Amino acid sequence: MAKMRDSITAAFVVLTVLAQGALGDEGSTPVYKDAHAPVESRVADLLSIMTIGEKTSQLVQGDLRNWLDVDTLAHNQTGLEFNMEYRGGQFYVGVPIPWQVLTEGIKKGQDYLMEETRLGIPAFAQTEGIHGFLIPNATIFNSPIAQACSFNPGLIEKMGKAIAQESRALGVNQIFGPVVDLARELRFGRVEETYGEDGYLAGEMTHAYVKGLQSLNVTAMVKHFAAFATPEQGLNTAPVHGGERELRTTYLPPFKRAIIDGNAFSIMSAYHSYDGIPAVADRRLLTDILRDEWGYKYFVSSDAGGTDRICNPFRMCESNPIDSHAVVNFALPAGNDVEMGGGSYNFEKIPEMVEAGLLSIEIVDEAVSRVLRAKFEAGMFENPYTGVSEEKQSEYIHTPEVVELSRQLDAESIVLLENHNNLLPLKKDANIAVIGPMAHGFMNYGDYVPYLSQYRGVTPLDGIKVASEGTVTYAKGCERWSSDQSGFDEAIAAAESADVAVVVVGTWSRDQNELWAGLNATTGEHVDVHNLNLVGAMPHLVKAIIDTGKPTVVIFSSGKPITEPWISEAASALVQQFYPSEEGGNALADVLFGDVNPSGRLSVSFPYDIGTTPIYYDYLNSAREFPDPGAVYLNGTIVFGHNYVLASPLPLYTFGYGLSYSTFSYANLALSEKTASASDTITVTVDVTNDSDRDGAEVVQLYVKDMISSVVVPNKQLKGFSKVEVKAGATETVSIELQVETLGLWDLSMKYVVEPGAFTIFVGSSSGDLRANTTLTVV
Ligand SMILES: *[C@@H]1O[C@H](CO)[C@@H](O)[C@H](O)[C@H]1NC(C)=O
Ligand SMILES: *[C@@H]1O[C@H](CO)[C@@H](O)[C@H](O)[C@H]1NC(C)=O
Ligand SMILES: *[C@@H]1O[C@H](CO)[C@@H](O)[C@H](O)[C@H]1NC(C)=O
Ligand SMILES: *[C@@H]1O[C@H](CO)[C@@H](O)[C@H](O)[C@H]1NC(C)=O
Ligand SMILES: *[C@@H]1O[C@H](CO)[C@@H](O)[C@H](O)[C@H]1NC(C)=O
Ligand SMILES: *[C@@H]1O[C@H](CO)[C@@H](O)[C@H](O)[C@H]1NC(C)=O
Ligand SMILES: CC(=O)N[C@H]1CO[C@H](CO)[C@@H](O)[C@@H]1O
Repeated sequence: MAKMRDSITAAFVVLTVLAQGALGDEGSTPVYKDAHAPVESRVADLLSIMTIGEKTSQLVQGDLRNWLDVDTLAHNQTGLEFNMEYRGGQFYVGVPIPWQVLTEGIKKGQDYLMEETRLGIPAFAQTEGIHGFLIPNATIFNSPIAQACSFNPGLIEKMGKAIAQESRALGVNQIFGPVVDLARELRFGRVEETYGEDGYLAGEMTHAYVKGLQSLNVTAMVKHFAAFATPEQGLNTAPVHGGERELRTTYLPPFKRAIIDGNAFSIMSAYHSYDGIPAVADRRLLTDILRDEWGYKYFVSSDAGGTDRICNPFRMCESNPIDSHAVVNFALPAGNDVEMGGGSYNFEKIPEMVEAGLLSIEIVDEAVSRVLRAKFEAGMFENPYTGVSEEKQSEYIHTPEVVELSRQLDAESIVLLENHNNLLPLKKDANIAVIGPMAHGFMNYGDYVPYLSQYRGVTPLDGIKVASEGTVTYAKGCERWSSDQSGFDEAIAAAESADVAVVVVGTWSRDQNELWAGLNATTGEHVDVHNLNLVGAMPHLVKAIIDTGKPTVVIFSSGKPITEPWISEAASALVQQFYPSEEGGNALADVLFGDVNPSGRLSVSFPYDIGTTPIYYDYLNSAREFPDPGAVYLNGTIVFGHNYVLASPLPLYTFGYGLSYSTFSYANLALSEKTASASDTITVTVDVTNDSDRDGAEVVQLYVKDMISSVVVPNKQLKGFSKVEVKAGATETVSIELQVETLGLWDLSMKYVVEPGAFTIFVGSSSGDLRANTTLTVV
């Protein structure tokens, strides 16, 4: 007891000294304001002088709209003061207003914090940006599901940097992205926001995004931690089922890559529950794994309204009125440090809870120190407001270089699925009938674009017109949301008088305002589907055009796989363009006319039918053991199988698949070492030859199969890839590094081990087209 009192007294003395040091004498700089002091000293110094109110304010999200009326553009000083007193750690700025209005609002906020508050702690100015900074007229990149098909992390890093350049110019210093969720439940509306079904690919891509973004001191908020995108029934925010082994084997590796290797400054927890525990209150995930195992030092924020869900719908506390104390005690000690808006602002009760002995100050201090650490590391105290003057904004936002980058990334993301009789590439002087509701009239963007973006960008018709030297006609054929076929005659006539028809159909989404306003869409946040077929008149339109006998190129413009497998056979060519960039039509034309040789590979497998899902390639050993497919053919013939009776459990197109206008052959697969230990890195080399008369790029994919394991593991897993340009007729030797420690599994006692024995190393052109293999023996 006496000892304890001594240490309390000692702590008090230290605090007092620190406090004096921090506040300083007139003219001296407190430690926390010294850019050269170690970050940990700055954190401790600042924390030591903060009141409980100031601490709490760091843990609650504010909103620009508290001091800026976005309709009248009036400034509200009372609102500004209120926001910064209670919700001053970060404020949301994702509103569709002119650049100058946004940046002035942000500047007022940061200036007030730096100049008018006692401590001068800058805030995170936050918005969305998973495929472009969410402000009108900023550059729109293609959706992540598309970007992943590029298999080009270098371009993703450039995109991240470009998003940072645009955000910074208006004073935004935090972006809610990248999305590290996996597309393993295709009914889910947010499939388009993911980097596909595979953890290795998603990890490489999101790691590159974080690196690019944070290279300009715009901080990433990696989301949605973790295993969010596999909800029951595919319904948004529904429970996710799985155990810890599945979590660690499948879902966590890409997060670790983005968060730890990428040094991401923040994380967003997710809305769902996993194995019965809400992600926002999952101590095992947010503390034991994230902090204790991975050593993560920065903060976790809830998603909008995510904390309230603990009471309703999870029903772990009273919701009417909401039991805010319970919410805080579930979320904060578990490791969810910051509460986003959109709910009841439960975290504002922290001071009264500490006062009443319901919450320990150590837990609050830990959370605050994580927020402050991120702010110091990101240089925010030295540079709280990064906006540029109005005249200079266009030198940073939507520059020709960045727009060109969006086109390049988009073109590299397009996947050629079928090319019967080498119909593609098209001749420049061909007469083309462009048909379909996704071909023109609006941009078929994915979700997370600014309000009314659909009216800005290059449509497929625009792009084809610019590139073509022939006659280009257009007929919509039908509306995307309708079964009405009255436009078919015009479309058929257009096809009949052309050399070739290009029919663009697919799914559609909306900007966030229109989505939440409830306008029709078939993908996007809270827009989940029960099957993956084309809607309404669209499949009939495709059939009608193919039936004209004209060569028909079908373009799927979509946010997820489409299941109309007959089109693969019936169309002359089939191209997958997942939701495009603002340069989408140009990128598509680049590929159709062969200015760009397609090098996109599927980031997600295509099933024949929704009833055969999940369809990801890295299924556990013992899955799909006895495929015995049946079928119902278009001509009415029925063929009975057993697995399944009238469909196939195998994918129509598997992960990693995609054609090129070139063909590539593989030879001379070799390992730098045939025997290695867990701490070794080996080099896998293979010669890739372009056997065609066109320059092209091949995505060489490295898969590994653990031949004997102590628990059931994936049948194979992607562990490396390399996109390599090969000149016509040339051979390139491709080298891929393989860290043997990545070949481990989570054993019976949930320990990560690399088990000795044989691993087959495959290289190939897709997960289903493995061209060569060899054995690595781990000792
Ligand atoms: C200004 O903000 C205060 C505090 O949030 C609010 O009560 C008041 O209604 C706002 N005034 C206007 C004109 O919006
Ligand atoms: C976007 O750009 C268009 C065309 O330059 C302009 O008319 C519009 O006002 C801009 N929108 C915003 C919100 O700045
Ligand atoms: C980012 O912040 C660090 C730390 O303050 C600083 O050294 C660096 O120059 C900043 N980088 C940019 C691009 O502003
Ligand atoms: C779908 O939404 C559009 C507005 O974008 C509207 O014009 C159309 O009537 C809607 N169709 C249906 C069937 O709801
Ligand atoms: C129907 O189509 C299938 C698949 O193309 C074919 O095998 C079968 O012979 C056709 N049956 C008839 C009666 O044409
Ligand atoms: C490796 O390739 C050989 C030759 O193509 C093949 O017979 C063998 O089954 C492959 N190994 C595995 C594990 O698939
Ligand atoms: C144009 C050209 O160089 N084509 C070559 C592509 O590669 C194959 C196989 O190496 C050669 O036979 C072709 O001559």
